[in-house]
Amino acid sequence: MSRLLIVSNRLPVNVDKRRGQLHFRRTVGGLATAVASYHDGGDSLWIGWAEVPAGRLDAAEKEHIRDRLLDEHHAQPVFLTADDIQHYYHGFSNKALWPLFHHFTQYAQFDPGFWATYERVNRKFRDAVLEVAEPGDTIWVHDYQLMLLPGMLRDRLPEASIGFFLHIPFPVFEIFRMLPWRAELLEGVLGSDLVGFHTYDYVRYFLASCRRILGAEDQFGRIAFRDRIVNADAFPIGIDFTRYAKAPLESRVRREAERVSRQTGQRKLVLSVDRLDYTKGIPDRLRAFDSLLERHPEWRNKVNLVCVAVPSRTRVEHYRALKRQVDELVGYINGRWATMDWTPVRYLYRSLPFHSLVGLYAAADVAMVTPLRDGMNLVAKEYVAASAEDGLGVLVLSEMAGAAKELGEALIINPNDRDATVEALNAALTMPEDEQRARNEAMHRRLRRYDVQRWAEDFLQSLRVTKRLQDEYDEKLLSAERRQALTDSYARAPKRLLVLDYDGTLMGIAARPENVRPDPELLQLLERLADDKKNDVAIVSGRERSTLEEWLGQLPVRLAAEHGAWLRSREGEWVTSGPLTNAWKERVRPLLEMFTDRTPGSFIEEKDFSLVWHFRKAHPDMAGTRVSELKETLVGMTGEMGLGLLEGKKVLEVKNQGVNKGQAAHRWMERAEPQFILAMGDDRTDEDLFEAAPEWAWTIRVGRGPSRAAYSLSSVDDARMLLWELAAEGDREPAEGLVRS
Ligand code: ADQ
Repeated sequence: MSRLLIVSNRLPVNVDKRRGQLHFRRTVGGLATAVASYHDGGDSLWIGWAEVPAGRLDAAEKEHIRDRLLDEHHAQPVFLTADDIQHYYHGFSNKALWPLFHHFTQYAQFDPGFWATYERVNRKFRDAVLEVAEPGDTIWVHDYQLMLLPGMLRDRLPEASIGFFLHIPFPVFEIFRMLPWRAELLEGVLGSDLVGFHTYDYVRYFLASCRRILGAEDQFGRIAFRDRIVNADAFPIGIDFTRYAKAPLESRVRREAERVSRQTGQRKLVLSVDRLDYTKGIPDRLRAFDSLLERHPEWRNKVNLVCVAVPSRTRVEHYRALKRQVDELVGYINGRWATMDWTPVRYLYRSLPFHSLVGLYAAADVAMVTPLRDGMNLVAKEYVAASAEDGLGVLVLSEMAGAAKELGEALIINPNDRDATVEALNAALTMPEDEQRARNEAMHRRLRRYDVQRWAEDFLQSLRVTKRLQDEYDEKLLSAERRQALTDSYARAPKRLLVLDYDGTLMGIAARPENVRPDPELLQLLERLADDKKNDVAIVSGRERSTLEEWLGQLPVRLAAEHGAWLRSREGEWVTSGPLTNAWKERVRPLLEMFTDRTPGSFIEEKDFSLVWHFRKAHPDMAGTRVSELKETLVGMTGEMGLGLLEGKKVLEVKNQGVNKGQAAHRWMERAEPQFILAMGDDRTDEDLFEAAPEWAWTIRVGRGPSRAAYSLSSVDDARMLLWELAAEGDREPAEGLVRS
């Protein structure tokens, strides 16, 4: 049976060694809960770091840990040395990736020693996975500590189903590009089949980096990379809603909430809960609270802030500095405002057990979740869920947290805007109960529906769909068997038609379109094919006829220029495909000029019967937006003027309606009645060609992606190789019967 292998930096069990004794403690975290139903069902295995440094364990202890984790927790430990932990975890993960991905560039350290260990430790995780992986297993890798792992696994297990989920934000391209090892990290992640993020913004940033750093283009989140399709999508992590919604009814939690309420008395209670991390905006939050007391004197002695901070990464200098800063701020605010019977800020620097934490959620009138940047933020969701019974409580939420995308009914603020934060806090403290209930109910519905279980199911289901999609593409790849059938069929046919697209099919795509003159090898290949009396060779292109004439004119082949607006016979005579007009250009040109002025790097090409807007050299994001705008503007005009829009690779072409490569090819097919037809192309303009071909024709798309073509080949080199094989076959004697595809 196929299993789920979960791989994360930490295991859901903490292993510790104190006074010579091993201790095992189950940890309850979002991720552990998320996959618990798969995991506890026994058909999964969790692979992660055992936490206690390997140097402190002897062989027998390691064996004991292994056995116990496997028997009791379906877990497999990865043992790391103190040096590994120092450089991979505290180093590269938390001093380079964490700050950079949260846009704290000033804290990021790019240390080659950290990087070398990060690579080495990712390999250790790879070996641990390889040790247990079986065919059919699904491997789900988690988070920024293991970004190289999917690629390392793909090299060894080309067929495996691999998913990767990033729990922290993905940064914008301008920041991600700062990392010296940016390409390696992207390549590592792209070793998976499905890459998940919390929000669509992070997906977009990731796609932009793939495009600009690796040149890997995407179509609706499907990235074509190294002969594979990798899907990227948003899966906002949820919480165990019922657990938090029902907890306030438990007696332990109720007692805790009552105790807190008693201590607060008539005052309002504002809650702040996070790991002590500079991304969480704790100092800004404290300053906003201070400003509230200053600007709204009516709240003095009427409100308490409970600030819970869980110690975190205490070995990293920036965290120690933050700790000092928070200590000082709390002291400052209390010193400034406290009275004999009122201490405005209560500060708890520790982790809390579940019942105390939820007791606080239940008792708090307002929760301030105001990170400067946060992948999702589960505290926001947990706080809202804990109000499911009475519907009371107001969430003030930073727009920089992924959770803000789902919790639109919270009071959303920019945490850098102190005034707005203060006013939101004041509004939260004075919000009528009816309004609180109405806002919370809407959020409850959403959180209940998309809970953590749904999140995990959704991700794994999407992974299966991606895998199926890849299989479909794989099935289309021209197998050795089909290739043989194709060449046999070619050899036997007395009359053949070969319709070949030029750019992207016979020649690779270049940044400058003028740089793709045919090379001697291609000319030789085409000549050899065209010299065969049984062959009718046609080259179809969107290029102008003068270019085709100059580059290929000497060959005895048919040519179709401007996507079939101009047709040339083998003898060299050019005709237009029908009565074509040009009057429309005067209306369309000014519009294209306006878009060109607004889009640096783009330019207009004028052909005899079309106008083309090129944007290959424009900024991809800007070009993307402009193309949609331009299409929208043009669609209205084209209908009324009998024009068609053609989208190619980084070009948008306006031309006479009905002119396309398919229509051109159709004529030749009808006239010559060949017994063998081969149509090859690579982009959207070639889809017309595939559609025009009869069902039995051999239609081949060069490159992967959705296509009407029956088959695909992975590259231009492959396409040429096939044509060379055909050229060689041409000399074979015709045999009995015809084989068609
Ligand atoms: P974190 O940065 O750890 O997670 P968060 O999402 O808020 O941040 O999760 C914190 C968890 O710790 C919550 O479940 C909360 O209940 C618990 N917790 C907080 N304070 C506590 C305390 N004092 N005592 C006990 N428990 C406490 C990373 C990303 C997030 C992303 C998650 C999940 O940084 O953006 O939401 O992963 O993907």
